[in-house]
Amino acid sequence: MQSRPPSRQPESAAQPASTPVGASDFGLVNSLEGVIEAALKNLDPEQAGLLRNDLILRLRTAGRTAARPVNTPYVNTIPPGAEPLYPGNRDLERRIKSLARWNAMAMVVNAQRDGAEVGGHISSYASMATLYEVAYNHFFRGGDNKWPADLVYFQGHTAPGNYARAFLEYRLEESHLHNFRRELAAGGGLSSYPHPYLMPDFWQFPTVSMGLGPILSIYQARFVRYLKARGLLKTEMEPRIWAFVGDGESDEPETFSALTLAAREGLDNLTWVVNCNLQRLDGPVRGNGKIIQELEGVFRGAGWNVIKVIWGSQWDELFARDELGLLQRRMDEVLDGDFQKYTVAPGSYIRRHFFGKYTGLLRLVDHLTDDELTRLVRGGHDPVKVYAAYKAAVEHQGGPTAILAKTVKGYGLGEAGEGRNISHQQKKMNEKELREFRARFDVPISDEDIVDTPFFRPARTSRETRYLLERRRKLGGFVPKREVKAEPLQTPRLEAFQELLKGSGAGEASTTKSFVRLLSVLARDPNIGRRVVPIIPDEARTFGIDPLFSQIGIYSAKGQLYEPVDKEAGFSFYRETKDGQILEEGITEAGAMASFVAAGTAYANHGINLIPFYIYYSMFGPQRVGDLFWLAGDSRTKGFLLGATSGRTTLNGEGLQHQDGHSPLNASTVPTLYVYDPAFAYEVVAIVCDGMKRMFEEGEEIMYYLCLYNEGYPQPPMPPGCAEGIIKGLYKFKPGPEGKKHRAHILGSGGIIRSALRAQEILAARYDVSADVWSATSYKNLRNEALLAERWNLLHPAQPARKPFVQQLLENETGPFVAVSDYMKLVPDQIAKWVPGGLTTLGTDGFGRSETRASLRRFFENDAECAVLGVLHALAQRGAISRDTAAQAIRDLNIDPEKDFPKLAAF
Ligand SMILES: Cc1ncc(C[n+]2csc(CCOP(=O)(O)OP(=O)(O)O)c2C)c(N)n1
Ligand SMILES: [Mg+2]
Repeated sequence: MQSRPPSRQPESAAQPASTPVGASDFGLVNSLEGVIEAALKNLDPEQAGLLRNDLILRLRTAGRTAARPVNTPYVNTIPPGAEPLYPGNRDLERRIKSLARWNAMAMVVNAQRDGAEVGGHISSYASMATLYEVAYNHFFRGGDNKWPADLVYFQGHTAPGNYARAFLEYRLEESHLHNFRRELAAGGGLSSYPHPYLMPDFWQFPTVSMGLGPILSIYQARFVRYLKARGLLKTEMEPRIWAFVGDGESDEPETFSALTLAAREGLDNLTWVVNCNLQRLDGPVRGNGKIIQELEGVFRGAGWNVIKVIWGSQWDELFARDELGLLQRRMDEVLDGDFQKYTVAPGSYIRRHFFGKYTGLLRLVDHLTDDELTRLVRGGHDPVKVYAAYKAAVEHQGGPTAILAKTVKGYGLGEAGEGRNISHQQKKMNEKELREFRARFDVPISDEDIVDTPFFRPARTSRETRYLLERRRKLGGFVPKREVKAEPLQTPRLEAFQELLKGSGAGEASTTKSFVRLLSVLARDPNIGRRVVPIIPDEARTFGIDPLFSQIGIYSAKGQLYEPVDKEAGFSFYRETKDGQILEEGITEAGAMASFVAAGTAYANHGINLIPFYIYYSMFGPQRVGDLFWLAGDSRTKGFLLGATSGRTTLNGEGLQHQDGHSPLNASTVPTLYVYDPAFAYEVVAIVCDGMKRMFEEGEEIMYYLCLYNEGYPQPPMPPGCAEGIIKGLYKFKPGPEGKKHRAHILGSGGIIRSALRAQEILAARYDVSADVWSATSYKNLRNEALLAERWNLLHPAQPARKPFVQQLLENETGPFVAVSDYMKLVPDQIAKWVPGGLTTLGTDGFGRSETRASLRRFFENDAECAVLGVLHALAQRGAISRDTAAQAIRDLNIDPEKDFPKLAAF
């Protein structure tokens, strides 16, 4: 049956009864009933599906608009007769839930007090409490028994409810609850939202940036299958992945972006619970429509199993007596905006406006008082309905399940915010509201105490506590819990990559190609080869990684059911296998990042160290999915992010959208991310080896970002003694020649170091300048180290000052410093403050252009000639050479001072 378009009537009067339009109106009733009867009797679900498809096809062929099979009536998917018996003690569970509600509310109200005003959210959890409690008591598996713990993506704004639960479980104390959102208070506090970075023993998944929890959960569920297929997760029972999603959150593009992947991969280890409280922050999610119906269509269309939990048990009796289908009709036609209104309106209003639409419907509730009408709860607040849905979801095979649970935002807050548009922001409650809340949920707090909103927890020996602890014990312990149990790895040393360290001789290689070589060697490493997880969003051929396809295979749950078109192509043919190692994600940087996070946190969530290498088109890295970079840091992800085709002028031809001149800046914003811009293959090797050692041997929860370029040039052998400088961020790569009149220094990074090297030659040959060329592998590292030294000095004025590494390294050098980069000038400028005599910077601010490398470099002014000019200018400023020499050089070097330059916003 379809949800019909609403027929809006004047709100004042009850309408005369009318029978809904249906089969009987066309005299079809007998034959249609007959068909349905026969189908029910004789057909299995698959055959019934075929019959339905056939009917739709014939209607379409005959030119009739065929029904959309993606929607079902606005009613519970599981009929009352098919519900299992509730296995728990309803009374005790309700008391526990009520106390969780109270304590969650009290945390937020208290956090607002005493001028702290640190905020919090009451209403999201108030709508979610039953959805969580049924799972806590009956479904979420902990990791203390033999099976792996479920992985739960809790809705971020409901964190107070999870803390309140942990308090009742005696995992947290009152002092913690008092310090909700006061993390710097003595004794520590509780983070506002789920942040593994801030509460590394508790939270596993950051979810408060809406849309990211949902997409992460899908890739996590797929990652579990990947681990199993590769023999890395050896367990019969796999963890279930739960995601609690807001209905408003479904508008975020990430939320739905991977739905079809979940269905395609048959992820029946995944359950989403969408809390359809019909509201988001400002107002209704779909005031003029029906979010549950819309979501049902989306999920079903994407191939998910959908279970709607719309009405609580009290409605069952009404539906059972609804012989004319009027109740169903009314359900189908009422808009969410009106449903929201019914939650705040008195029973008389509901009677008149909801039931009063049809006289027959009005009669259906004759036996109920107005008060009773307001207590006809929604399905998401009824443990029986929720339990039935969860059980069906975990038993469902072949694909993921979405439970669409209808609830009331701010449930139980009464006038303080139940169902109101201000509900989301509600953080305060007056005494009257507190009393009502207490009465509604039977919270044993006295009249004198209530204004202080004290926390309340039953004694350890109480029935409530014993019950909930016993439930958790049976289910395998507490959830959420983050635990690092992974064994450290034995990672290779530099020597394993001799081939790359000795340089390319006369041959040429790009840093990208060199990295691919490194990856291929690494994949063969006897200790860690199998732990390498290459992740690629459809760019493997661009980067030259395709030979890995045949070496280690592309993961595919189905293997390869077709004959690949390029089977004869040798190494690079598209080889999909069930135990493939490469995660080839297709064109989804968000999805690939979700895989990166899943792999890079496996050490905590699956007890196994894996080494993810996510290689992508650098422009579509942090610029495209910066929030996921941030989330990766919060998640304590370990691994390597490789921005290939980087550099605004090195990626030639592609122009404005592709030429990346700023990712190191974006990446620099993530505190735990080390950002490197290596110039040579041996630097790549040194950085990756150091990173592997720190992350996977020593257990540091950090990440690495490397810029990789596609320009081929001769790769020099690794000079002795430079390893430390590479890691710290700066070392002298090539000193200038002896016997010149002037001294200078050029800092180069990435492939553009070659501008510095050519400038070095020109300066020596034509301008009597000996310029040292330095390789600046990480401005971010240099800056952070200097910032820490400065901070120490600030706080310890009476002690000998610490000198930043960069300053120590450069202070004894003579002559000016010039930096040349393929990134915005801000990248090298990060260290300008500590460079003796200041820093002249050449970089690539502005939108890119499609052009050759040479033209681009002149346009942006980071080619060798411009680097020469930079040095001469700096020398002239110091009075070492005359300004005329610099002016003459502009002519000699063929630089047009009036030439085009990228437009920059400026006064
Ligand atoms: C990416 C992002 N944008 C905006 C917000 C701010 N925000 C927090 S909660 C919220 C409304 C959530 O509504 P819904 O998803 O329906 O969840 P509910 O609280 O109703 O359960 C918004 C907009 C956010 N946390 N993340
Ligand atoms: Mg909502």
